[in-house]
Amino acid sequence: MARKIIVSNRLPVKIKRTENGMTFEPSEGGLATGLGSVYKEGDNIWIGWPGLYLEEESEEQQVITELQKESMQPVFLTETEIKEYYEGFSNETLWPTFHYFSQFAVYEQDYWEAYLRVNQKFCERIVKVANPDDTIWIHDYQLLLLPSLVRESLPDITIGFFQHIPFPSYEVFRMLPWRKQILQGLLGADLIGFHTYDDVRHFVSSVIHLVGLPASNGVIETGNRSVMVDAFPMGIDFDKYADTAHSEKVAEIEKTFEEALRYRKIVLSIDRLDYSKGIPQRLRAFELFLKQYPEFHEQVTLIMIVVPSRDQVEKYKELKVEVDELVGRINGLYRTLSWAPVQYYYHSFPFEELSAFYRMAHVALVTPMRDGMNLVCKEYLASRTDGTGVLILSEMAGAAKELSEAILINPNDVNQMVGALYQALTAPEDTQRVAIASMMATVQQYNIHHWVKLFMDRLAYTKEKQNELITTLLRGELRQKLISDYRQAQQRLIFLDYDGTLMPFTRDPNKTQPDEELLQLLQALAADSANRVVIISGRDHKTLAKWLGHLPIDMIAEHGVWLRKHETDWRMIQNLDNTWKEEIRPIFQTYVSRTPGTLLEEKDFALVWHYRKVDPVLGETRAGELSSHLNYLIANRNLQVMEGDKIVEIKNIEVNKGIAASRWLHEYQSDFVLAIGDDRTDEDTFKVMPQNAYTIKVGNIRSIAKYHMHSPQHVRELLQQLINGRNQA
Ligand code: GDG
Repeated sequence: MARKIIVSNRLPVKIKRTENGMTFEPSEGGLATGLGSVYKEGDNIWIGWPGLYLEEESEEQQVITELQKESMQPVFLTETEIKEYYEGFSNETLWPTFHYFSQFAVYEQDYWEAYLRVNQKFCERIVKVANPDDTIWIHDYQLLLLPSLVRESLPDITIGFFQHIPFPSYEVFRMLPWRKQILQGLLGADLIGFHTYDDVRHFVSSVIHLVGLPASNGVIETGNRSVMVDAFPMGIDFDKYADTAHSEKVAEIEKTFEEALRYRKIVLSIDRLDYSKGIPQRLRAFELFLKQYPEFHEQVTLIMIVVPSRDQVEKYKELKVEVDELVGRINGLYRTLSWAPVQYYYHSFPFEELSAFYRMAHVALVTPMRDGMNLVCKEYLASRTDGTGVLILSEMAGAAKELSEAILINPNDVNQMVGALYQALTAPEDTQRVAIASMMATVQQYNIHHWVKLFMDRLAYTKEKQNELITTLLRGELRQKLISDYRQAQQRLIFLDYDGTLMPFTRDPNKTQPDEELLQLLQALAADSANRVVIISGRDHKTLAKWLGHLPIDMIAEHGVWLRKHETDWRMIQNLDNTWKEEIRPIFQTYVSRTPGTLLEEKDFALVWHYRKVDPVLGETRAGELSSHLNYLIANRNLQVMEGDKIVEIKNIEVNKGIAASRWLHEYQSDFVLAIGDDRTDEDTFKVMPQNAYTIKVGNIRSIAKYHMHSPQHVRELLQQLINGRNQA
């Protein structure tokens, strides 16, 4: 039975050592609740660090046994590993970079190496338990390399990845010394999820620029697989928050709190101590608010709950000092015998007390400088039992994309925050109700269960899609069969595309002359009198003649305009008109002059714009513009526009590789036909091939060809093998 395996840095469990041995308690975070419906079912499991260091060997078995009862499997980490991989690379390198605090990021090679080792350790654990038909869902920035590591061992397994923190703009991400390895690590997944569409854009743009892979509509083509990237805004366990807030017990806690606070208006903020949360900015805004609106003195209290976090790290220590000072200053300035403007707690509260705070707060003040999503604002909305309340929300939180009825603020704009506080504290009740009802409905509908289902369904769909139009890798027995059919054949016809098939791409298309190895290979292949070798290329015939004309091979140039059998000279497939070039050429020239690094290639019956050397995004944009411009001009004319691999080409419609290749198929009876090509134009060749032909796509698995190979190097190896007549796979 196919299982689901959840993987995250921490297991959803709290283990404590007591005098009577270890105790195990489930942790009740939102993710644990949401995924509970997944990992507790059937044989599904959750893999992660159990949160404690082993002190004796005997502990290991005990932890494993206890966790197994709860469908969990531990990855044990040492103190040094946690220090370097978790506190170090994850929290001092990735966290600041991904939250746009690159100036705080530490670039430490040892941290990176530990990060890699721990990701490998997680991978080993997964590989021990996973079957090829299982689905793996990996979570968050501590495990960015894991998707590719797992993919290496289990090539066909389904892998989903979700990142809970933002993905920064390419301009920020590129600063990381290990940026490319990180992207390649992630691309091992089939589906990559972020909270918002901005994160998706940033990630895709980083992949295009740094890895150089093509992407469109949220699909990245890696060559072997298509990786889907999409936004899945995470929700909360709405019912749990709503039910708790409605409970008798919480109503009583609220009453006690309200009495203690003398029924003042409450502004509430809750977050972990972190520079990404905008805590000092919030305090400064509150201070200015008290200064500008003295009528609110004694009337309003800011309850600020800050959960201690990472307090061994220097930056966090500094932040703690700053917050302490600001709170001290505000209270020192404004407090009275019976009123403290800021009630600051540097500890966490039990769940029901938290719920009581949400219930009693007139205003929730959520002001992160950056936040992947921010669940606190959603929890506040779910807890509004009487339907009133106001949410002030930073537009830098992922949640702002969904909660547009909140008062949205820029946390760097102190005056705007002061205005928002005033607006919130004076908002009429019916205005409050309308906004809260609408946002509450959103939070209720897009809850955590909805999120889990959405991700899982999308992952299954991605895998299904991947399996469509998929060619098989030519290896093992299939390859042996090809070789033995080749050997037994009396007459063979071999169609070989040139660029991307026999030669790897270069940045300058004029620099792809054949090397000595290739020339010898073609020479040897053609030397066998049973072989008719046809180079079938988009290149102009003069170039092909110059590079390959001395060989006893046939050639089809310009996608089928010019044909040459090696016994005869070049001739045109039919009489074609090329007067259209005069009109179209200036358009191409405009694009060359507007876009440095691009060039115009002129063939007898085609014009080609090459943009391999320019910024990939700019190139794609201009290519899109150019082709729609051309498509508009060619309506009802015998011309065709094609977007290929970093090219836009216009040519006569009567011409394609398939039409040309058919001539050879009709003229030369053969009992073995092989066609190899890598780009869209080669699909035309594949289409006309007989049923029993071997058709091979290079570098991409999506094709109407029967098989695929990874690179020109692999193609050469196959041809070499055919020549040698050796039957090895
Ligand atoms: C990451 C991303 C993204 C806080 N104080 C107490 C307490 N909490 C709970 C809250 C809430 C959680 O902690 C904080 O969640 P956030 O979403 O605000 O932030 P991160 O932990 O940084 O989470 C974030 C999230 O992942 C999910 O993808 O939204 O952007 O940074 O649930 O209620 N809980 C209790 N007592 C407290 O005093 N019991």
